[in-house]
Amino acid sequence: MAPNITNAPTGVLFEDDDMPSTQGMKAGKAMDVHVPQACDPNHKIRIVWRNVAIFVYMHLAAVYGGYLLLTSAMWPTIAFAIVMYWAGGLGITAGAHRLWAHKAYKANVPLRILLTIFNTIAFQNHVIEWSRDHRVHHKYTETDADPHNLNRGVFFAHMGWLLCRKHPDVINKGKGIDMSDLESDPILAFQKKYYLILMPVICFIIPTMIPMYFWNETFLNSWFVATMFRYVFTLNMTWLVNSAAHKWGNRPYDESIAPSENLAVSIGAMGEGWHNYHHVFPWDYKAAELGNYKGNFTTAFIDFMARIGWAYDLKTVPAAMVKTRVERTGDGSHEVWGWGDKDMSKEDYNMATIINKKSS
Ligand code: ST9
Ligand code: ZN
Ligand code: ZN
Repeated sequence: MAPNITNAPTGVLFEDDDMPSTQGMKAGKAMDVHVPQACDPNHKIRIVWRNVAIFVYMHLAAVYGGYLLLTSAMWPTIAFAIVMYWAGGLGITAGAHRLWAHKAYKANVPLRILLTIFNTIAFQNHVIEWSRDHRVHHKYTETDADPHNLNRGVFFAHMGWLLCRKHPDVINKGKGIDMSDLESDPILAFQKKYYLILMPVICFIIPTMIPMYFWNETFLNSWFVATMFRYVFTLNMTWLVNSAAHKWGNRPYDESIAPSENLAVSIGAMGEGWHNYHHVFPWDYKAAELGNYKGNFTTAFIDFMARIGWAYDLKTVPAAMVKTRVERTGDGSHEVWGWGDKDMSKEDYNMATIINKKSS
């Protein structure tokens, strides 16, 4: 079982949830290398056929949208679809994920309003529902209480979990998660209350109308490219974090858990594929160890917001704390810290040139 899993009722994922005195930093070497856990053999899958029909339509529409994108869409429509993917993506990564689910930083009212609008563009359920499922995912990763439990298969973790009723453990354990911080936020309460009006308007209607109104794009190109292709693409980039980045990649920070470091996912998911690190330190606003922006567009956005004073109280992990964890529980794939690192190969030791040697 992963070290961050407990059976006790849970609180909010506050930044100190992962401090040395609590989970994940217990003395001694980590548990076993990640092995899939058995799932509840008595659980009967109840497929929600309405969702299956909607998802099949959406994906066919997105494939057609991809074809139109390459063959007939106007350049401003393509540029607009990309901007909407960035905006919706940030509404998930900088908003629902790092700000609200993990409280990795704080944001002033204008930024919270902006991120709520961005979040609604992405239609991945309202922030309170998204964050509740995500907190349950972190607390009970790869168990039946994990909404997208990888041990039920890569397809289930990717999108299958949205096509059937939830395992009772998800709902029961989820009830123990404290959501009072988000429920008491008036902006999020507003989004939740009016979601069934806001979501269709902001995710589907306005993005379809803008290209038609401002640069005379056809309805077909607007609907299938700017709306369906963009929406389904953003969904799949998000879902890859639950499937691919829980399955493929190195585990330099903790080899006993499934989440992995996955560069390809990081690029598509705006910096959210550094998932082994993220599950070990979920309260780091960078959701990654390294500070560069190459595979982490979201960190660049939050840093910019911090520079103009809209984001503040950014939490991050000191290098020494990362180092200790890597040495204790990592799989050895972390880059070496320097001369003498336990992961430095014998070959490197022997082949290195040492100049100006002190004569003994
Ligand atoms: C979508 C979400 O796509 C994607 C999330 C991905 C997360 C990724 C995280 C990775 C890290 C971040 C990376 C970001 C990268 C972004 C990159 C961007 C470029 N605890 O739900 P119901 C209660 S959404 C406590 O109906 P069923 C619930 O309150 C896509 N309670 O369960 C309710 O109670 P009450 C669009 C819980 O019937 C009752 O249980 N949306 C919990 O099993 C029933 O709830 C859709 O497609 C919990 N965890 O149905 C909608 N959960 O009645 C799809 C539930 O009292 N969803 N409860 O109110 C559905 O249709 C249904 O939820 C269902 C399950 C069929 C899946
Ligand atoms: Zn995860
Ligand atoms: Zn997370």
